[in-house]
Amino acid sequence: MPDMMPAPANRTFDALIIGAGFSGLYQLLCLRDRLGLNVQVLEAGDGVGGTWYWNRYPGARCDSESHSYNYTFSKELFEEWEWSERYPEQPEIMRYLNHVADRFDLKRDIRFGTRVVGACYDDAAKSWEVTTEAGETLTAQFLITAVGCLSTANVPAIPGLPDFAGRWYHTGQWPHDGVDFKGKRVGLVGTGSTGIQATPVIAEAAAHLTVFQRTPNYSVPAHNAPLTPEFKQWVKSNHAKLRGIMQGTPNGHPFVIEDRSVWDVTAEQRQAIYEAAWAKGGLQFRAAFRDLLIDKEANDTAAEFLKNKIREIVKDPATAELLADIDHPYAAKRPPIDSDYFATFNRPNVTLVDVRRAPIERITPSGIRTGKAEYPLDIIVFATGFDAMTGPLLRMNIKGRDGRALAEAWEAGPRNYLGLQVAGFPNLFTITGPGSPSVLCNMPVAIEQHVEWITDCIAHLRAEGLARIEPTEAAMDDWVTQVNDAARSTLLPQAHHSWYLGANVPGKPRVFMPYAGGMARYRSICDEVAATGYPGFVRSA
Ligand code: N01
Repeated sequence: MPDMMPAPANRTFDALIIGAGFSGLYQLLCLRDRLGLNVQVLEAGDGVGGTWYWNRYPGARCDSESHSYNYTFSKELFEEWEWSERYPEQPEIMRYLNHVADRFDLKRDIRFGTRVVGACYDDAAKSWEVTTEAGETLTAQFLITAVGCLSTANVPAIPGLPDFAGRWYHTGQWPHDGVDFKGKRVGLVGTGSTGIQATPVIAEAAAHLTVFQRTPNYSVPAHNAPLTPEFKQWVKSNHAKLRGIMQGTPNGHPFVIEDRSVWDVTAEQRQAIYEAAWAKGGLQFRAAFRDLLIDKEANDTAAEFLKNKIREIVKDPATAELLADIDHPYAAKRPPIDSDYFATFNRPNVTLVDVRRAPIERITPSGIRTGKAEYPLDIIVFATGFDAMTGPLLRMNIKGRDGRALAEAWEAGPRNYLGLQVAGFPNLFTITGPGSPSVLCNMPVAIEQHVEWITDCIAHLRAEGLARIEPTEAAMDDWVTQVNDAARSTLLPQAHHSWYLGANVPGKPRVFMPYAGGMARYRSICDEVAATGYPGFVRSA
């Protein structure tokens, strides 16, 4: 072969992994370095990071505490990395994931700038054929999606958007060179976790910020601060202990839920407990009592406390009432945490607009028009969330045996076994898929469990001389029932507009998607399945 000819690119692999975020990086490491498989990661972005690669909006910061927002599989990795603040900011998370990718030499097996647009199972060849946007076809025995749960931006179809004369952005597709708000009139649509993080930061920079609120939301202060040297040292010395706590709790966080009912204490004691939890801040507020998410009247006590905090903080009574007019139980939607969100409405350059009573009618060339008024704007920021959990999977046009589309199999909502596999789609594994705890858990904990289970499953197949695994229809039916039952035993489905239910995307089936039975319970179910010879799955040569 002449010297100038490039070597032909390898197109056949043991496993293809889609996505190079937390999930894809660890899955690559496990399959390549532990099982010795020939693996390739396909990543649409030009770098590692997954959801964090795209979500670089102002104020983007993780709501999990930094010492729990990392991998725990390697004690050395855990001990050598130091976070700087209580909650890691997006750029620091990117530095961490790049550090992991470099430390384990992962980038050489990742194809960046490669978006997957199709995946089709070839029954005769017993392999997956994956097509990229550039038209390339790659094949592999195993296909593993590591595409995240919140990676398909939901830009609302508001009439007139193409005619807007200013600039508009979705927080989940933020420009890498940032946005200059100086001197600009900015409109922010959406008051979920993202909008609540972005509001104070944009308000600092913009001439004027108008927040368009459809559903008011609770929020607890994050109390972010630099970590002390003592705390950093404590974290380093407690790898096993922290890993144990995170793996043993329902939500994967490094704190335990208090084993007391709201009704075990007097009203005065309860108030003091809530005050202490407010002073501590963060997602831990949810853990003040064990019955906050299962007993509506218990939840009402927390809800009332949090609404009163809004009324205390926000000086204008009408604005305070609009913010506190919350219609769902506390934490039935993913509870935001914030840095001065409510206080931001005391600034003279911030206006709150209620678009529940007077909805947005259209975007005009010069701004946003609601049923009541028109708001002139230079920039619109859509913090309008994602086509969560199923969106990133369905947009890849996955087809299983006999060309059956995943979109067809999931027409009435996602159906799978353990959130991991779908009948008719052999050797396809979905990391943190719908039907698994995923978004109800601190994500790295959920991810490590899934990646390790998949790795053990593939190792088992190889050891037994087997080539294929997929679940039975009966196992899927049973699992869907368990997922529904778990949700129904909580208050979570009571937030009827929640993305957990797919309610934020018009036309999406209303199905409670994540498994709400808790991460620890889920882990033991998965372990039991693996230990007892994979009941509910069909394995074949
Ligand atoms: O999205 P959301 P998000 N007109 O769907 C509103 C994670 N996260 O990006 O509720 C007007 O929660 C919508 O209103 P409504 C976290 O899991 C994590 O904020 O549908 N408004 C809502 O207010 C979180 O839960 C971190 O009535 C419209 C908002 O937009 C998840 O991401 C940080 C509208 C969307 O809220 C999603 O959060 C940030 C319309 N047409 C986020 N369409 C971390 O800490 C939608 N809205 C890791």
